[in-house]
Amino acid sequence: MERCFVMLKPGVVNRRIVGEVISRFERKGLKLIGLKMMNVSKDLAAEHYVEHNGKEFYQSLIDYITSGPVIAMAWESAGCVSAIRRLCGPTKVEEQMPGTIRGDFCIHMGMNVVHASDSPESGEREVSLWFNKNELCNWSDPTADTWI
Ligand code: 3AN
Repeated sequence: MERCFVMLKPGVVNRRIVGEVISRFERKGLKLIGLKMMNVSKDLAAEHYVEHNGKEFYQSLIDYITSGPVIAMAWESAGCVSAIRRLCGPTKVEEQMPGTIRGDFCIHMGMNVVHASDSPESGEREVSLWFNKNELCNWSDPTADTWI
């Protein structure tokens, strides 16, 4: 089953909008299989954003997600990666529509509230990177596939 890693960045905790953002994913009907609040080490941040290493915004990205606690989540459902990406909204601020998470809660490309895996392959990699197997909860949800 397809999995997507989602991280709510430190500003979400700081602004007390964790519940509000998570509710967007729950309302859609996606299945939550992992959830934890954590401080991110420099090593984990570097491994997570390895594809951006060398870009001009790389260091600010690492500094931001290691500046305070994040909420790490694993979601599972057929088509969950594209569903979650649509709920989040695009990377560029000027393309973020009201009603999306980024469209409603951010005005800054670097501090854009949420990270979400960009493909099922990234979802697998990132869920494995951020969660131990025993932190993922396998629960029965026979209707999940019909909701998306
Ligand atoms: P997304 O998170 O929308 O998939 P990516 O993977 O291209 O976007 O970029 C990862 C993160 O890097 C973005 N969420 C954003 O915080 C930051 N970022 C990307 N491009 C820029 C940029 N040109 N300037 C500043 N930050 C950027």
